[in-house]
Order: sequence, then structure tokens, then C-alpha cells
Amino acid sequence: MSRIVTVAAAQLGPIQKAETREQVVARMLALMDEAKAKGADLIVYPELALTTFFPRWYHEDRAEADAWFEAAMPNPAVQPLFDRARAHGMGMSFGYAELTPEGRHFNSSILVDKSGTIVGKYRKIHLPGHVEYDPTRAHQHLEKRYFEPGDLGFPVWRTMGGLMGMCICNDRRWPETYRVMGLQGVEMIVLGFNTPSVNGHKAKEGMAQRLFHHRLSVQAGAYQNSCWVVAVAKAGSEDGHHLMGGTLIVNPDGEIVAELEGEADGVIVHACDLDDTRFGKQTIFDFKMHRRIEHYGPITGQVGVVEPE
Ligand code: CDT
Repeated sequence: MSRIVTVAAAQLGPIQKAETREQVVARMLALMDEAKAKGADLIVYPELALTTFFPRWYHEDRAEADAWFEAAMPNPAVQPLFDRARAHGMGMSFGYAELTPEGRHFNSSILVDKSGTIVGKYRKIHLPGHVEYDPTRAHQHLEKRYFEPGDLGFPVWRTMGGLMGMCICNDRRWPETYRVMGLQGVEMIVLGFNTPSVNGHKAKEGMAQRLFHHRLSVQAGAYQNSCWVVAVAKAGSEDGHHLMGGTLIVNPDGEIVAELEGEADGVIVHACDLDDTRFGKQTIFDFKMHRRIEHYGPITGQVGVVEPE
């Protein structure tokens, strides 16, 4: 049986505050059709794909932000994505703001198989930013105000012929993210991101450096866990706030095999052989053979730095 997943990384250009879910879904459908024409059987969209990156906007009344959230998934606005993906025989992953029936808020992503069934849900664990309005920042990043940290861990799902995992944006900078999935044998990790092109605390850290950190993190995660990583941007200027691009696909050797130019809606497609993950998993990163967990206690035993006396 073929172990090739032909994956489409479907970058979205900017989404303005005034854009509706229906307008965005129409753009996503166009990308899905393009991906199908290029032979894709799995399409991956960015973090918070259905709206602008709203955590940059401060709402004093937290409840006002609920307008950016989805209370059900699927819902009528996104149902066309599910219908089209099923008609194309294509799996799909996208990020959205999740409002649960209990009134909890998460920055989530789903994995949908080729029959249109949601087989996996991930809730972002490493939330960046801050809770209150911060006048020292060039722009606000209020994810800690609007979301609670994910409570589902980093699961891996057996679907679409392989072992698939998800994470979201800032998670990609943390080696623990990949390793927890690596320890479940993950063969492909899909992730979306919204990364401001300038550090709000350090104007000197611009897009070139931010793209460098992005590639460094994703390539290292792929190599050290011998898996494919598909990283998809929302890019461009949203109501005057610029997000970098950098949509790319990385192989289990940590090499970039496809990267999208520019900041507009666009698709890159690559045939990813999941069997290419075997060599690394059976040699240098044969975890069972080489890991030394007796020395890893601080990784789960403490959060911050503990310096020696
Ligand atoms: N969306 C998201 O997680 N963005 C962060 C920005 C970090 S700066 C507060 C990222 O890691 O790209």
C-alpha cells in the first residue's frame, strides 16, 4: 500500500477585520480546488484560518471577542469546506477559535479525514503574549487573554495511511512539542501560524530574523524526530499589521522540500513518502536505543530556569 501523502500547504494572504467567514471560506475553496488539480490528498490551512488574527485587538470586555469564535464545528459557514473536501477525496486541517458548550475558549485545529469526518482535534498549548493591554509593545498579542492553554496534550492519530499530529504556531518553537509526538511515532506534523513580521518588543528583530527562527525551529523538529512537517502561514498586512509568510514543507532529514514565495493566497504541493521517516527513526533517533530519560527529569519537573548556587 502506498505510503505517500500528497500534501498541499495552503497559505492565506491577509484577512481584514471586516471580512466575513463566507468570504474567507470562498478563498479556501479556491485553494482546495487548486490543490486537487495538483494532485493533493491532504490540504493544510493556517492557524485561525477563518478570521483576521484577532488577538492583536484589545477588547476590554472579554465577551466581545466571542464574535471571533466558532461555537460548533462544522457550522453552516464552514460546511462547504467539508463538502468540497469529501467530494475531492481530500483530507483537511485548519485552525479556528473554539468556544465550547461550557463557555471555554481555545485556539484549536482539526484534522478531517477523506470521508469528511473530524478524526482529531488539537488545542494550542504554548500560548504566547499577555493578558492585559501592554502599552510598551508596538502591537498587542493577547492570546493569553482570549484563550486558555490546550487541555488535550499532543496526540497523534492513525489516519490517511500514517501517523499524523498537529500543533499551532508558537508550539513549533518548543522542542517538547515535537518530541512528545515523536514518542508516539509521528510521521507528519501539520501546523498553521500567524507570526507578526516584527517583534513587538524589539524593533530590530525584523522579518529576516523571524523567518530564520521559524525555519530553524521547524527543520530541527522534523530532523530530530524524523518526521515530515508542514507549516502554513497566514501572511501579509491585516488592517496595517504585517504577518510574515514562510509556508513550507520539511522532510524527515530537516530539509525544506517546498517553500511558497510571497504573502498572498497560494498553494505548494509535495508528495511526502511516510516511509522516508523510517531511516532516522531506526538509526540516530531510535529513541528506545538511545534516549537517557534518567537525565531528563528537569524537562517535566520544573518550568523556569534553576541556576546552580
Ligand atoms: N500566533 C502565534 O503564536 N504567534 C507567535 C508570535 C510570537 S510573538 C508574541 C509565534 O510564535 O509566531
